[in-house]
Amino acid sequence: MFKKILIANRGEIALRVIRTCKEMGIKTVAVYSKADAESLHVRFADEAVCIGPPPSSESYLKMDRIIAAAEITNADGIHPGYGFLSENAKFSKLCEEHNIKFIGATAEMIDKMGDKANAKATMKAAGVPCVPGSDGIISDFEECQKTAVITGYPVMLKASAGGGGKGMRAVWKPEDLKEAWDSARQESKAAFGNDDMYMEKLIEEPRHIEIQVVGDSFGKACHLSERDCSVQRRHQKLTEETPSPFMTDELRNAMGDAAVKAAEFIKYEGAGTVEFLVDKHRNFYFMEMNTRIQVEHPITEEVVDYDLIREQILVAAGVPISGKNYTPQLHSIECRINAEDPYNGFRPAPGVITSYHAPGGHGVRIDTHVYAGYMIPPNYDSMISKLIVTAQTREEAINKMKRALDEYVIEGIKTTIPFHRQLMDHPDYVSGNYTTKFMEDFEMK
Ligand code: MV4
Repeated sequence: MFKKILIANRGEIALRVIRTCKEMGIKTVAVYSKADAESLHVRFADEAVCIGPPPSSESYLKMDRIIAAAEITNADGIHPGYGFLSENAKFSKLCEEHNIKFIGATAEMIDKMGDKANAKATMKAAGVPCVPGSDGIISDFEECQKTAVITGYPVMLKASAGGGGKGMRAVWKPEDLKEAWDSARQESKAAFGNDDMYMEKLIEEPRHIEIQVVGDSFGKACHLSERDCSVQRRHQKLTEETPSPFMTDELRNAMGDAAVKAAEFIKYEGAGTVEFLVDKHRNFYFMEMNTRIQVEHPITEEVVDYDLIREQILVAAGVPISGKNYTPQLHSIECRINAEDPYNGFRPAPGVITSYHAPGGHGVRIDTHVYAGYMIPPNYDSMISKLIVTAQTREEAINKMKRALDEYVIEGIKTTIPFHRQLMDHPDYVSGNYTTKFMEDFEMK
């Protein structure tokens, strides 16, 4: 088992990992930038190493400094959290070369799933349902035109290096294909330095439903059911819930089986997420696989009573998983509280939190690193807290979330609390009748 884990991250996830390490009797090392000297992850870790100035590129993304911090503190594992270096193949490899266990995917796995066209081909080979479309990368515009006709309009052009919607274009008619092809390739080249494109049939008004999986070093995988992440704005998730209001037992079994099959096919080790698009007929299609712990993992933990960070650490230490699949026993919802102004296009609103009061009570969990007097630095993402509520039913969970949001006091900065409060009253949210298009029509009152 690990003796000391370095957490190569900041904010709530760094604190989240430290908490589990403490419970497991594992020592912790925090790394931090100059902007985070007053952060709780620095305070609660056993040791802390400053790795540079505020910009991520000069601190949390500096691989050599993080490795050096692990070496001088004698850490035998590095947990990367999410974002930053969590899906960086080079970093995963670098850890391995320095005999420090990377608590995440191997470089090979990250590369395999990071290239979307390749990931899709792998999943197709594993027997996981995929959206019909091109057979891998499209070599030129002529092939693009032919593929669009065979696939049938509307189609979706996707960047193979993509993710987060970059280099992606929906095309409804042949006369718009050229412009979409050129602009998507340009965008992909600029963002990723690669303009490989593939094509799919457009799934209209899909739901984003993902399956949490865990695989061990013996080739065995299991799933921990789904999370519905359809409420997104510009590819940023705002709230997630489990079970999905759209789920049936039959669909969960089918999606769960597909996700486990996917994980076992690639001998996936650790915690991962298989993302699916689900259409209105409940057909589901592989979208992407994330090889990291995700922001929204706590809702799964709450409904299946399972510490996912603990499981990541155990699997990384070579412990086998039980192998059983899980079904939600409760209903859990997460609201991401961001330092953004929902009345002004969700514009980032960093600053000092002058007063802070967190809600409490049965079934309320808050994962955060902030406190009264804390200054939210402008250098990083705007998420400051995750409010997670869990209850017997969806209706009770929504009522509990409303109560908790009403109790939550954060002063000095603008937050997305008013947005979530209105969302919890929105008829289409309350009925569970929402898709990834939901936020396009949403307006603050
Ligand atoms: C799609 C799609 C419709 N049809 N693929 C968006 C991010 C990228 N990872 C995949 N995405 C989509 N792929 C086909 N064939 C619609 C989306 C999409 C989306 C997916 C999940 C959550 C939110 C979304 C918002 C817009 C588009």
